[in-house]
Amino acid sequence: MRKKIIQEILDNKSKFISGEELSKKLGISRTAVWKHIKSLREEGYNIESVNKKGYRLIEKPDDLLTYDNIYHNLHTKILGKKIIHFDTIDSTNDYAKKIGNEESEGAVIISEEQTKGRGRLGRNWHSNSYEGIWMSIILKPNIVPYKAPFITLIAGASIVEALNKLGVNAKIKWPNDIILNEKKICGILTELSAEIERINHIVLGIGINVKTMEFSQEICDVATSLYKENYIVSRVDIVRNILLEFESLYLEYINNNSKEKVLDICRRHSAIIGKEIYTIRGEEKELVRCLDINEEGNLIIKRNDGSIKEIISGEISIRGIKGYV
Ligand code: BT5
Repeated sequence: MRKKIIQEILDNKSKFISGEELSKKLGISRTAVWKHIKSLREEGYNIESVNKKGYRLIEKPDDLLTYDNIYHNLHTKILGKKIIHFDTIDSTNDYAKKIGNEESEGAVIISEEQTKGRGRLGRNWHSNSYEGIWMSIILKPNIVPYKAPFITLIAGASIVEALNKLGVNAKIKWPNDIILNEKKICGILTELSAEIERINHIVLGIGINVKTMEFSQEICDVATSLYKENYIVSRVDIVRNILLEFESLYLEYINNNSKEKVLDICRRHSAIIGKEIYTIRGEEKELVRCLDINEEGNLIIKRNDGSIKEIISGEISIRGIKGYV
């Protein structure tokens, strides 16, 4: 009932809706409507009530990443139909992996804070309270496991598309970083639970720095946030846009094996194609020129001796010649 009331009030945008209308529409008494409004106010919804006019929503407790805030206007078919929200958790990816087999596809786990956020290869991911989007999506594609790494590229493409549509000119540093003004605002961690021929589930972890103004010494040279770069964007809008963009590209991939749109976005918004970069594998560091991303989603580079090489995601790290890109 609570959700229906929020929906009605949100649908009405800046117009008033009377207590009587609400009680008729929802089939509850006016006193019950009033009680729900009271508890919504206690949660931070700023709802105005004017005699003879009714109720009007002035402000919702933006920007908590709760289901109530996100599901409204979320035009997806499978993604985000269930959102599990935490104030704090060790890692949303770890939680998603625990529940991955039981949950349905598209369930999203979001936390306002992570105490043990993870990057690739056991690296640490800084996830301060309320400053970013720390979320994991459970996926159950009916594809063979070797096709799973492409999902990282689909995620990168959808994040960049979502941010671009919100006016943020972000770029992709193949395979799993999103870059803004030469620094990292987002990292993607795709984890697979599979048998030889079959995927049990995939956990797609996405971390985006939104409001952080100061980063710890460890990462201040490489990290930035949307707010720090003067993009004041709502976290709720970002999540909604990403889920929508991701779903459409993901379904095209798993249903039709279509990669074209993703590759096109990854190439057009690449932070590294056409540039000299360092590839780093353990202690080995090599200066190469980045040429393209091929049809498989692998990186094509040219070495100093003129030979061309294909790099598969996960093999290496990449750094720019001057800084992070
Ligand atoms: C990544 O790893 O970039 C993947 C990050 C995925 C985080 C999400 S948040 C939700 C979900 N739950 C999790 O536990 N994880 C996922 P990698 O490419 O290995 O980059 C890690 C490196 O990025 C670190 O070694 C730092 O140098 C840097 N780093 C750490 N925290 C950062 C931050 N908040 N912003 C920018 N860079 C950061």
